[in-house]
Amino acid sequence: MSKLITIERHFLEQQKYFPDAPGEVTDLLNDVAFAAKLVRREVVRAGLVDILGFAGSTNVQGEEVKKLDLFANEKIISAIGQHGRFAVMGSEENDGIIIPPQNETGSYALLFDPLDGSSNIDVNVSVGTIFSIYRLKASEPGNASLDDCLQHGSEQVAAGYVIYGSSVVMVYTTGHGVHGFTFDPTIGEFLLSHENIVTPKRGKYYSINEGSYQQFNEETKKYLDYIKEEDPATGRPYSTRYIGSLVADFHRNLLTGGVFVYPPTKTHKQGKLRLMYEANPLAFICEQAGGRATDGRNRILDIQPLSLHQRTPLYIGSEDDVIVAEEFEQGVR
Ligand code: P6P
Repeated sequence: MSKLITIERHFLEQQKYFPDAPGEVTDLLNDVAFAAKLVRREVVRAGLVDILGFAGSTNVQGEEVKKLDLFANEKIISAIGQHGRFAVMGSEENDGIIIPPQNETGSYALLFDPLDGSSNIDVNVSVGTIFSIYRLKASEPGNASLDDCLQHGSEQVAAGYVIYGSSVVMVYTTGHGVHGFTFDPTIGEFLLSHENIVTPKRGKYYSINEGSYQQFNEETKKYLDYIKEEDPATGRPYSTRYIGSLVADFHRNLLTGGVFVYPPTKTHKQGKLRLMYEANPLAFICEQAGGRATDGRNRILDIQPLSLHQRTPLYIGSEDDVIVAEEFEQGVR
Protein backbone atom coordinates (compact mmCIF):
# COMPACT_ATOMS: atom_id res chain seq x y z
CA MET A 1 0.00 0.00 0.00
CA SER A 2 1.52 3.35 -1.02
CA LYS A 3 2.32 5.87 1.71
CA LEU A 4 -0.55 8.17 2.71
CA ILE A 5 0.85 11.66 2.17
CA THR A 6 -1.43 14.56 3.00
CA ILE A 7 -1.17 17.78 1.04
CA GLU A 8 -0.02 19.56 4.18
CA ARG A 9 2.87 17.10 4.57
CA HIS A 10 3.75 17.61 0.90
CA PHE A 11 3.74 21.38 1.30
CA LEU A 12 6.21 20.99 4.18
CA GLU A 13 8.51 18.94 1.95
CA GLN A 14 8.43 21.71 -0.66
CA GLN A 15 9.66 24.14 2.00
CA LYS A 16 13.29 23.16 1.35
CA TYR A 17 13.05 25.02 -1.96
CA PHE A 18 12.31 28.29 -0.18
CA PRO A 19 15.20 28.78 2.26
CA ASP A 20 14.58 32.53 2.36
CA ALA A 21 10.92 32.09 3.24
CA PRO A 22 10.89 29.23 5.74
CA GLY A 23 7.34 28.09 6.23
CA GLU A 24 5.69 31.01 4.46
CA VAL A 25 4.84 29.19 1.22
CA THR A 26 3.68 26.20 3.27
CA ASP A 27 1.34 28.47 5.22
CA LEU A 28 0.04 30.13 2.05
CA LEU A 29 -0.72 26.78 0.43
CA ASN A 30 -2.33 25.45 3.59
CA ASP A 31 -4.59 28.50 3.60
CA VAL A 32 -5.66 27.77 0.02
CA ALA A 33 -6.21 24.06 0.72
CA PHE A 34 -8.36 24.93 3.72
CA ALA A 35 -10.49 27.32 1.64
CA ALA A 36 -10.80 24.61 -1.04
CA LYS A 37 -12.27 22.23 1.56
CA LEU A 38 -14.90 24.82 2.48
CA VAL A 39 -15.83 25.39 -1.15
CA ARG A 40 -15.89 21.64 -1.83
CA ARG A 41 -18.31 21.09 1.02
CA GLU A 42 -20.89 23.29 -0.67
CA VAL A 43 -20.19 22.37 -4.29
CA VAL A 44 -20.64 18.62 -3.74
CA ARG A 45 -24.01 19.16 -2.08
CA ALA A 46 -25.11 22.13 -4.20
CA GLY A 47 -28.22 20.30 -5.36
CA LEU A 48 -29.33 19.66 -1.81
CA VAL A 49 -29.05 23.00 -0.10
CA ASP A 50 -30.82 25.02 -2.73
CA ILE A 51 -27.91 27.35 -3.36
CA LEU A 52 -28.17 26.71 -7.08
CA GLY A 53 -29.48 29.25 -9.48
CA PHE A 54 -28.74 32.86 -10.07
CA ALA A 55 -27.88 35.16 -7.23
CA GLY A 56 -29.42 37.92 -9.31
CA SER A 57 -26.28 39.98 -9.41
CA THR A 58 -23.82 40.19 -12.29
CA ASN A 59 -20.04 40.11 -11.92
CA VAL A 60 -17.40 42.30 -13.53
CA GLN A 61 -17.59 40.03 -16.57
CA GLY A 62 -21.22 41.02 -17.01
CA GLU A 63 -22.24 37.40 -16.39
CA GLU A 64 -25.07 36.27 -14.17
CA VAL A 65 -23.51 35.24 -10.84
CA LYS A 66 -24.77 32.01 -9.33
CA LYS A 67 -24.99 31.70 -5.59
CA LEU A 68 -22.10 29.23 -5.48
CA ASP A 69 -19.85 31.73 -7.25
CA LEU A 70 -20.58 34.27 -4.56
CA PHE A 71 -20.19 31.71 -1.80
CA ALA A 72 -16.86 30.45 -3.09
CA ASN A 73 -15.57 33.98 -3.52
CA GLU A 74 -16.58 35.05 -0.03
CA LYS A 75 -15.22 31.87 1.56
CA ILE A 76 -11.82 32.18 -0.10
CA ILE A 77 -11.51 35.85 0.85
CA SER A 78 -12.55 35.32 4.48
CA ALA A 79 -10.89 31.92 5.11
CA ILE A 80 -7.58 33.05 3.61
CA GLY A 81 -7.72 36.74 4.48
CA GLN A 82 -8.02 36.03 8.21
CA HIS A 83 -4.48 34.61 8.51
CA GLY A 84 -2.75 37.81 7.40
CA ARG A 85 -0.40 36.15 4.93
CA PHE A 86 -1.83 37.82 1.81
CA ALA A 87 -1.54 41.59 1.61
CA VAL A 88 -3.68 41.87 -1.51
CA MET A 89 -6.01 39.71 -3.61
CA GLY A 90 -7.58 39.82 -7.04
CA SER A 91 -10.68 37.78 -7.87
CA GLU A 92 -12.70 37.23 -11.03
CA GLU A 93 -15.75 38.24 -9.00
CA ASN A 94 -14.42 41.61 -7.80
CA ASP A 95 -13.92 44.68 -10.01
CA GLY A 96 -10.90 45.94 -8.07
CA ILE A 97 -8.26 44.52 -5.73
CA ILE A 98 -9.19 43.20 -2.30
CA ILE A 99 -7.18 44.27 0.75
CA PRO A 100 -7.99 41.63 3.39
CA PRO A 101 -8.66 42.79 6.96
CA GLN A 102 -5.46 41.31 8.40
CA ASN A 103 -3.11 42.53 5.65
CA GLU A 104 -0.41 44.41 7.56
CA THR A 105 1.77 41.32 7.88
CA GLY A 106 1.10 39.89 4.44
CA SER A 107 3.98 39.63 1.95
CA TYR A 108 2.12 37.90 -0.85
CA ALA A 109 -0.56 38.53 -3.46
CA LEU A 110 -3.28 35.99 -4.35
CA LEU A 111 -5.09 35.98 -7.72
CA PHE A 112 -7.96 33.56 -8.07
CA ASP A 113 -11.01 32.46 -9.99
CA PRO A 114 -13.24 31.16 -7.19
CA LEU A 115 -15.45 28.93 -9.28
CA ASP A 116 -14.55 28.66 -12.95
CA GLY A 117 -17.08 27.08 -15.29
CA SER A 118 -19.89 28.04 -12.95
CA SER A 119 -22.43 27.92 -15.81
CA ASN A 120 -22.12 24.13 -15.42
CA ILE A 121 -23.00 24.01 -11.73
CA ASP A 122 -26.71 23.29 -12.20
CA VAL A 123 -26.05 20.35 -14.52
CA ASN A 124 -23.44 18.71 -12.30
CA VAL A 125 -20.52 19.18 -14.66
CA SER A 126 -17.11 19.63 -13.05
CA VAL A 127 -16.20 23.17 -12.01
CA GLY A 128 -12.99 24.47 -10.51
CA THR A 129 -11.08 26.99 -8.41
CA ILE A 130 -7.84 28.38 -9.90
CA PHE A 131 -5.20 30.28 -7.90
CA SER A 132 -1.90 32.06 -8.41
CA ILE A 133 0.51 33.37 -5.73
CA TYR A 134 3.14 36.13 -6.04
CA ARG A 135 5.50 37.82 -3.61
CA LEU A 136 4.78 41.52 -3.22
CA LYS A 137 6.86 43.38 -5.80
CA ALA A 138 8.28 46.20 -3.76
CA SER A 139 5.45 47.33 -1.52
CA GLU A 140 5.86 47.06 2.18
CA PRO A 141 3.23 44.92 3.89
CA GLY A 142 0.25 47.14 4.59
CA ASN A 143 0.84 49.16 1.40
CA ALA A 144 0.14 46.54 -1.23
CA SER A 145 -1.43 47.75 -4.46
CA LEU A 146 -2.71 46.65 -7.87
CA ASP A 147 0.89 46.78 -9.05
CA ASP A 148 1.69 43.81 -6.79
CA CYS A 149 -0.95 41.81 -8.68
CA LEU A 150 0.11 42.79 -12.21
CA GLN A 151 3.28 40.70 -12.39
CA HIS A 152 4.52 38.43 -15.20
CA GLY A 153 3.30 34.86 -14.81
CA SER A 154 6.95 33.82 -14.66
CA GLU A 155 7.13 35.52 -11.23
CA GLN A 156 4.57 33.18 -9.66
CA VAL A 157 5.69 31.56 -6.40
CA ALA A 158 2.99 28.88 -6.61
CA ALA A 159 -0.13 28.09 -8.63
CA GLY A 160 -2.82 25.46 -8.70
CA TYR A 161 -6.40 24.49 -9.16
CA VAL A 162 -9.08 22.39 -7.49
CA ILE A 163 -11.44 20.42 -9.74
CA TYR A 164 -14.79 19.54 -8.17
CA GLY A 165 -15.81 16.50 -10.19
CA SER A 166 -16.50 12.78 -9.62
CA SER A 167 -13.74 13.21 -7.08
CA VAL A 168 -12.23 16.45 -5.83
CA VAL A 169 -8.61 16.86 -6.85
CA MET A 170 -6.20 19.66 -5.98
CA VAL A 171 -3.20 20.12 -8.28
CA TYR A 172 -0.36 22.56 -7.52
CA THR A 173 3.19 23.53 -8.35
CA THR A 174 5.81 25.68 -6.64
CA GLY A 175 8.12 25.36 -9.62
CA HIS A 176 9.33 21.92 -8.55
CA GLY A 177 7.06 19.60 -10.47
CA VAL A 178 3.28 19.23 -10.53
CA HIS A 179 1.50 17.18 -7.88
CA GLY A 180 -2.13 16.11 -7.50
CA PHE A 181 -4.10 15.23 -4.37
CA THR A 182 -7.48 13.57 -4.15
CA PHE A 183 -9.84 14.53 -1.33
CA ASP A 184 -10.81 11.70 1.03
CA PRO A 185 -14.05 12.83 2.71
CA THR A 186 -13.81 10.08 5.32
CA ILE A 187 -10.80 11.81 6.86
CA GLY A 188 -11.23 15.32 5.43
CA GLU A 189 -7.78 15.31 3.84
CA PHE A 190 -6.30 15.77 0.38
CA LEU A 191 -4.05 12.70 -0.18
CA LEU A 192 -1.23 12.46 -2.73
CA SER A 193 -2.63 10.63 -5.77
CA HIS A 194 -0.72 12.05 -8.75
CA GLU A 195 2.96 12.58 -7.88
CA ASN A 196 5.10 14.45 -10.43
CA ILE A 197 2.55 14.76 -13.22
CA VAL A 198 4.21 14.82 -16.66
CA THR A 199 1.95 15.63 -19.59
CA PRO A 200 2.45 13.59 -22.82
CA LYS A 201 4.42 15.40 -25.54
CA ARG A 202 1.55 14.69 -27.92
CA GLY A 203 -2.06 13.68 -27.25
CA LYS A 204 -5.15 12.65 -29.15
CA TYR A 205 -7.64 15.29 -28.02
CA TYR A 206 -8.26 18.83 -29.13
CA SER A 207 -10.50 21.10 -27.07
CA ILE A 208 -12.15 24.12 -28.71
CA ASN A 209 -15.71 25.38 -28.98
CA GLU A 210 -16.56 24.27 -32.52
CA GLY A 211 -19.86 26.10 -32.17
CA SER A 212 -17.89 29.32 -32.56
CA TYR A 213 -16.45 28.22 -35.93
CA GLN A 214 -17.97 31.19 -37.79
CA GLN A 215 -16.42 33.53 -35.21
CA PHE A 216 -12.88 32.25 -35.79
CA ASN A 217 -10.28 33.77 -38.12
CA GLU A 218 -9.23 31.88 -41.25
CA GLU A 219 -6.08 30.54 -39.55
CA THR A 220 -8.09 28.88 -36.79
CA LYS A 221 -10.55 27.44 -39.33
CA LYS A 222 -7.62 25.94 -41.29
CA TYR A 223 -6.28 24.41 -38.08
CA LEU A 224 -9.65 22.82 -37.32
CA ASP A 225 -9.90 21.39 -40.85
CA TYR A 226 -6.35 19.99 -40.46
CA ILE A 227 -6.87 18.37 -37.05
CA LYS A 228 -9.91 16.50 -38.41
CA GLU A 229 -8.27 15.12 -41.58
CA GLU A 230 -7.54 11.38 -41.86
CA ASP A 231 -3.80 10.81 -41.45
CA PRO A 232 -2.80 7.85 -39.25
CA ALA A 233 0.88 8.86 -39.44
CA THR A 234 0.11 11.98 -37.38
CA GLY A 235 -2.61 10.43 -35.28
CA ARG A 236 -5.33 12.37 -37.07
CA PRO A 237 -8.23 12.86 -36.83
CA TYR A 238 -7.93 13.90 -33.19
CA SER A 239 -10.99 13.43 -30.99
CA THR A 240 -12.77 16.53 -29.77
CA ARG A 241 -13.31 16.89 -26.05
CA TYR A 242 -14.82 20.17 -24.85
CA ILE A 243 -16.75 20.43 -21.59
CA GLY A 244 -16.97 24.22 -21.45
CA SER A 245 -15.29 24.20 -18.05
CA LEU A 246 -11.65 25.27 -18.37
CA VAL A 247 -10.34 23.42 -15.33
CA ALA A 248 -12.00 20.16 -16.42
CA ASP A 249 -10.77 20.43 -20.01
CA PHE A 250 -7.28 21.40 -18.85
CA HIS A 251 -7.05 18.63 -16.22
CA ARG A 252 -8.07 15.90 -18.68
CA ASN A 253 -5.57 17.06 -21.30
CA LEU A 254 -2.83 17.43 -18.65
CA LEU A 255 -3.20 13.77 -17.71
CA THR A 256 -3.96 12.20 -21.11
CA GLY A 257 -2.32 14.65 -23.52
CA GLY A 258 -4.02 17.06 -25.90
CA VAL A 259 -4.43 20.72 -26.71
CA PHE A 260 -6.92 23.32 -25.46
CA VAL A 261 -7.46 26.35 -27.68
CA TYR A 262 -9.48 29.46 -26.94
CA PRO A 263 -8.47 31.66 -29.91
CA PRO A 264 -9.39 35.25 -30.75
CA THR A 265 -13.02 35.46 -31.97
CA LYS A 266 -15.18 38.20 -33.47
CA THR A 267 -16.75 38.85 -30.05
CA HIS A 268 -13.58 38.29 -28.03
CA LYS A 269 -10.76 39.73 -30.13
CA GLN A 270 -8.29 39.15 -27.26
CA GLY A 271 -9.77 35.75 -26.46
CA LYS A 272 -12.21 35.17 -23.60
CA LEU A 273 -10.04 33.69 -20.85
CA ARG A 274 -8.38 35.81 -18.18
CA LEU A 275 -4.61 36.15 -17.99
CA MET A 276 -4.06 36.70 -14.27
CA TYR A 277 -6.23 34.01 -12.68
CA GLU A 278 -6.82 31.50 -15.49
CA ALA A 279 -4.07 31.48 -18.15
CA ASN A 280 -1.06 32.28 -15.93
CA PRO A 281 -1.62 29.67 -13.18
CA LEU A 282 -2.49 26.94 -15.71
CA ALA A 283 0.48 27.92 -17.88
CA PHE A 284 2.83 27.61 -14.86
CA ILE A 285 1.44 24.14 -14.13
CA CYS A 286 1.49 23.10 -17.78
CA GLU A 287 5.14 24.11 -18.31
CA GLN A 288 6.16 22.43 -15.05
CA ALA A 289 4.54 19.24 -16.39
CA GLY A 290 6.52 19.53 -19.66
CA GLY A 291 3.78 21.18 -21.72
CA ARG A 292 3.51 24.53 -23.52
CA ALA A 293 1.26 27.57 -23.09
CA THR A 294 1.10 30.60 -25.40
CA ASP A 295 -1.37 33.10 -26.79
CA GLY A 296 -0.69 31.67 -30.25
CA ARG A 297 2.57 33.62 -30.54
CA ASN A 298 3.93 34.58 -27.12
CA ARG A 299 4.65 32.52 -24.01
CA ILE A 300 1.79 33.18 -21.57
CA LEU A 301 4.18 33.56 -18.62
CA ASP A 302 6.05 36.38 -20.41
CA ILE A 303 2.99 38.55 -21.11
CA GLN A 304 3.15 41.92 -19.33
CA PRO A 305 -0.19 42.34 -17.50
CA LEU A 306 -1.84 45.75 -17.92
CA SER A 307 -5.09 45.18 -16.02
CA LEU A 308 -6.55 42.77 -13.48
CA HIS A 309 -9.19 41.24 -15.77
CA GLN A 310 -7.15 41.30 -18.97
CA ARG A 311 -8.11 38.61 -21.47
CA THR A 312 -5.77 36.52 -23.63
CA PRO A 313 -6.05 33.90 -26.33
CA LEU A 314 -4.91 30.56 -24.88
CA TYR A 315 -3.14 27.64 -26.58
CA ILE A 316 -2.19 25.18 -23.84
CA GLY A 317 -1.33 21.49 -23.42
CA SER A 318 0.99 18.93 -25.01
CA GLU A 319 4.01 20.68 -26.49
CA ASP A 320 3.88 19.17 -29.99
CA ASP A 321 0.13 19.75 -30.29
CA VAL A 322 0.35 23.36 -29.13
CA ILE A 323 3.17 24.05 -31.63
CA VAL A 324 1.02 22.74 -34.51
CA ALA A 325 -1.90 24.95 -33.45
CA GLU A 326 0.46 27.95 -33.18
CA GLU A 327 1.89 27.34 -36.66
CA PHE A 328 -1.62 27.61 -38.12
CA GLU A 329 -2.42 30.68 -36.02
CA GLN A 330 0.80 32.32 -37.28
CA GLY A 331 0.00 31.42 -40.86
CA VAL A 332 3.14 29.31 -41.34
CA ARG A 333 1.10 26.20 -42.15
P1 P6P B 1 -17.33 29.19 -24.35
C1 P6P B 1 -16.56 29.16 -18.40
O1 P6P B 1 -17.50 30.23 -18.51
C2 P6P B 1 -15.28 29.62 -19.07
O2 P6P B 1 -14.80 30.77 -18.47
C3 P6P B 1 -14.24 28.51 -19.03
O3 P6P B 1 -14.36 27.72 -17.90
C4 P6P B 1 -14.53 27.75 -20.31
O4 P6P B 1 -13.38 27.09 -20.83
C5 P6P B 1 -14.99 28.85 -21.27
O5 P6P B 1 -15.54 29.89 -20.47
C6 P6P B 1 -16.05 28.35 -22.22
O6 P6P B 1 -16.37 29.44 -23.08
O7 P6P B 1 -17.29 30.50 -25.10
O8 P6P B 1 -16.73 28.06 -25.16
O9 P6P B 1 -18.68 28.83 -23.79
